Amino acid sequence: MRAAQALRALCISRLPRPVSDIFTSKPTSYLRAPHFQTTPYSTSSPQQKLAADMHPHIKRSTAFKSLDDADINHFKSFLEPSQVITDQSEVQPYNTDWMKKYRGQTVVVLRPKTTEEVQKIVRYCNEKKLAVCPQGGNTGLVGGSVPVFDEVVISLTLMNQVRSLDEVSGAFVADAGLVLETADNYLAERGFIFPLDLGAKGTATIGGNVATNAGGLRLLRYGSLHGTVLGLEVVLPDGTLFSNLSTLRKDNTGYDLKQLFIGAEGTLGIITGVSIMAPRRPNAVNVAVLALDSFELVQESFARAKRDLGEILSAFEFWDQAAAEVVHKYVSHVKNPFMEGDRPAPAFGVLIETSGSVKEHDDEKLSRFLESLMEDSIVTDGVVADSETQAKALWGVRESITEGLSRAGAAYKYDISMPVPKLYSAVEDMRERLASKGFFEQGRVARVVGFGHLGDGNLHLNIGGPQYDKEVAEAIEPYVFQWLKELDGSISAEHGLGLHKAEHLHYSKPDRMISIMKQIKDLFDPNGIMNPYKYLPKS
Ligand code: FAD
Ligand code: 2HG
Ligand code: ZN
Repeated sequence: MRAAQALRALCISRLPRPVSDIFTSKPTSYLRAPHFQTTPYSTSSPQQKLAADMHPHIKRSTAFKSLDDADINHFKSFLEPSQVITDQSEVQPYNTDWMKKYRGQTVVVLRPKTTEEVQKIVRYCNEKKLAVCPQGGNTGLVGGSVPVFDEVVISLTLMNQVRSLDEVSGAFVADAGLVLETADNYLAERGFIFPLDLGAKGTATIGGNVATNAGGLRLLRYGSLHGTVLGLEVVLPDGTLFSNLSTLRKDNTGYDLKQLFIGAEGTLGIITGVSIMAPRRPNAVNVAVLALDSFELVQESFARAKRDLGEILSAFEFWDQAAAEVVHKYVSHVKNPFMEGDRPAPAFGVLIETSGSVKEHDDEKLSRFLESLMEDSIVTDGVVADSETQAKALWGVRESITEGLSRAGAAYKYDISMPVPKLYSAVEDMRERLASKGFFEQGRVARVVGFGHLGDGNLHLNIGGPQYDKEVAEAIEPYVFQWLKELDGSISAEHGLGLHKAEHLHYSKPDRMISIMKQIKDLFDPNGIMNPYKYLPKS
């Protein structure tokens, strides 16, 4: 029996009224949101400033050689012509990040197809002191995936093969340039699931995911990549191979070096292969979206979800009214069930997903849970997906927020971790601050938006305006980082540091830890060629 039919049947027999009647909004009008696909390589406008100009304190290191014809000829001696891109119109997309906020100046993009080719490229670059910028799907949100100056871009997207799947243990091994969604589809056909999911899955690569230690939508259930990655194959900055594509679940033999590359954002080496634990795909998945009046009620519903749904709770996402409005206005194919006609978005929306193996059991638990939320006036409205198509459409309401924000103009993005009770005060505080400076009245700030992975204590604070504006940026930073430091939060929950946050690392890490990080960087990459100017502060 399918999810919603079962749920309905249970509700009719066990509850005073069916779930679909408990709620006023109906899950009937969804269109299947076309699968969210980020534009792989956006084209920058001629007016777009160079990242180097936006960060004038960063100077191109004179230790690095400038690329010349001899270097290009060398690359062409072992790569096919199509793997060495020098035509500037073709190079440009690799210079521009997804947000169109950072623009680099590389003149060459190399597209290796094998680990050996990556080794040859990196060994040569290290000998010649040519700086490099590893790139996966280029969906990163902190300016780490594009060069700052003329670093050679090494794109992994042609390394995209599945290497193996152990259908007993679930150990999955693949090339780093495999697109996340392709990996998940491959696993789905065999009854497994990739333990990470995110809105950019149609373009982001699994190597990029590991390099950023991406968190995403399934972390609540499957945990962080630091737990699920079993082994890595990495080309080190001198061109040698760190060959550790282990499929073992347990291995206590020495320092767990692979952990250093998870979240290193391409500063310690180029990940060419990933071994990861793929769990069995749950066969009973339910998705509900709820409307709530306050952040306190959002927290109450989360506490109850953990208590009442227990082991079947697999995602708990939230967004505020401003986030819902931006999707409604700018992502027309996504339908918010609470905004039909002229209805305003509720103050908060929550998406709850359950995943389990016994459908009737999950349906009953969810029905009881939703009914108790309604009876105790915790939620004002809600919908439960009736089918897989509707479940995907409900997920679209949450996953499209980033797309909506980028269509609306410029967005200053902050990706913060805080204890859940204080999480939303970051949004309220920022709204007040920017209002007091008159930015809303002047039309320089259009919205302050809060959404994210509530189950992980991770808020995405976005400030949206018509274009990037230096004065607005200065009103936000370093204020927001200082604010987080005082409350013991993190300035980067899941997106990483990149160019954006390298110089702000001290707000989240003490000096001694930063100096150890620099020692590790020097140990692996004494010439500093790997993704320079990013991740670690200069000073
Ligand atoms: P890129 O953007 O190409 O690179 C990111 C960083 O990793 C760069 O520093 C790059 O140098 C390095 N890198 C890439 N590949 C390699 C490699 N093979 N070896 C070494 N270094 C490498 N992030 C989340 O954590 N959670 C989310 O929910 C989430 N949702 C998103 C939704 C949208 C719509 C968008 C646009 C982005 C989202 N992101 C999210 C951010 C982004 O998708 C992730 O950071 C993703 O993991 C980046 O993968 P990528 O292949 O695009 O890497
Ligand atoms: C998400 O959770 C992503 O949707 C993107 O991490 C967050 O756009 C953002 O700020
Ligand atoms: Zn996120």
